[in-house]
Formats: sequence, C-alpha cells, structure tokens
Amino acid sequence: MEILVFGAGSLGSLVGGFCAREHHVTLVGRDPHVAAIRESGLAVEGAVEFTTHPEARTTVPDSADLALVTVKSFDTPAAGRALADCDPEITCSLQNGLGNEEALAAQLDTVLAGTCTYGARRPAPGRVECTGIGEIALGAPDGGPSAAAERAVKALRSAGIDAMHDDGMPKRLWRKLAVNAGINPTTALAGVENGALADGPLHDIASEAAREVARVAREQGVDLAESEAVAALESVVEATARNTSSMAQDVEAGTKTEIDAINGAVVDRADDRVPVNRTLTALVRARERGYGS
Ligand code: KPL
Repeated sequence: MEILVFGAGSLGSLVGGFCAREHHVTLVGRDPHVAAIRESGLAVEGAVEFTTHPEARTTVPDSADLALVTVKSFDTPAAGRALADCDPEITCSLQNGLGNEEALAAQLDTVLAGTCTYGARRPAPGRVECTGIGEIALGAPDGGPSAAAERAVKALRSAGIDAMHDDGMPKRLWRKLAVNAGINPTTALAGVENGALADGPLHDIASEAAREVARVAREQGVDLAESEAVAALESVVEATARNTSSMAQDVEAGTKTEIDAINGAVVDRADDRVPVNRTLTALVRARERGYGS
C-alpha cells in the first residue's frame, strides 16, 4: 500500500517508521528531520529498535492509498488543502482535539477518525523514540461500520501496529478529549510531568475539566459518564506518568498550543456551563500571548 504520513513529528515519525517496514511510505515534514531521514534513514529507538528508509519530503507526493494526518490541530485545514492535490483514497486523522475530521472532509472524500496511545518523542533529527506501546483505533467519525477503516486497520496491523476498527468513534473521541482537556493545560500551566496529576489540587482541577467534558458530550448525544471520563484520565496519568504532555512541551518551547481544539472546543459548545475549561483556556491563551515578552 502507498501510505502518506502528513506531519513528521514524534507520533507521525513513529507510525511512519512502523509502516515503512511493510509498505511504501512517504513521510511529509520539515527539515532538518526530513533531510536527516533522506541521508541515513529513520532510526526507531526505545520500546522497539529498528531503522527504516521511508521516502521523506517537505511536499506531498502525487498519489496515496492511505494518508495519516498527524499535524497539530491548528494546521488541519492546511493539511486538507495540501492533501487534496494527491487525493488519497482514505484519509485518517490521528490528532488531538475536536473538529479535525470535519476540516479534512471539507477537502477530501473518505475521512476516518482515529486515536493513538503509542508514546513517542523525537530526540534528534532522523530519530524517534517509542516511549510506550499502545494501540490505534480507527473508524467512521459518526460511528457505524466502515469498510475504509477495515482496510486501513489491515494495513497497519500488517506493519506490526496494534490497530483496531471501532464503530463507536464518537464516544472514543470525547473520552480522549476529556483526558486531554484535563491533562494538557494543567500540566502546561503548572510546568509538570503527567504523573504530578495523580493526586492533590492538580488532580482535582484536571478531573473537574474531564467531568465537564463528559457533561457536554452527553448534551451532544454521546453517552460518556463523568466517572468514565475521570477513570480514563487517571489511567492515562498513571500510564504516562513520566511524559511531558504535548501542551506542556509547546508552552515550554514558546510555540502555539492546541488549546483551541481541546478546551476551547468544549467552551465553544457550552460556554459558562464549563467554568474549569473556560479558565484553563483563558490561562493558556494568556501564556501564549506572553511568549517572548
Ligand atoms: O495525548 C497526550 C498529549 O500529551 O497530547 C497525552 C495523552 C496527555 C499524553 O501526554
């Protein structure tokens, strides 16, 4: 299969690295990572160790059977426009936040929703570290059976990725949103690793943010209990205790965060009924405005 990974950050590089063991993979990203892969291949380290040689480019190729989108949520509309040129048969979002599938579907035909719990870090150009083996779940964004998801899952599994087709993606996406809405801004504002949310006031803030997300999910017709959202958050905090969340990394690096697609998306749907998400959104946006000052 011709697989295109759009976004050669840590997750895109890891998934692309796995896929390149079985398929023809094009990894679209930025230099110096892309140049280093062209020069010496992509070294996958950590929980699995191998070197692969995906095609690495800064622009999209002419065609692809399956496109995996791994860019930050604020780059999704641009990803959709760039991918429209190569018109992939199936496009799958493996991103944080709400609204990515809609943004891609504005430009592309068959778009799937996806979640990924593999952990990854990019220590240097040309290298990616697998910090935790997880799973990828794919399915139709509105739920229900999907032949495209079956096909994509088969391709990922043949490359050694633990992948599954979920016909209940809306609930899975909202549960993931609850986890990210609790962990990401709280760790980013406090400047701590995920494990610091195991107890105490930071746990209480993150759990309340997750509870609010569950309430909004139910208003949108998705049956997510508050207890389930908090249990999911606590289990991710435990499993990723030594990780620095993506938003904490962004704030530390002074780069744009995904606050709009995570907590901001919850606020957009419920406003004053989600005071914790509203406060976290305002605080992270204020931090972003203060970069460089
Ligand atoms: O998805 C994540 C992120 O950092 O964006 C979690 C699950 C919180 C792991 O760090």
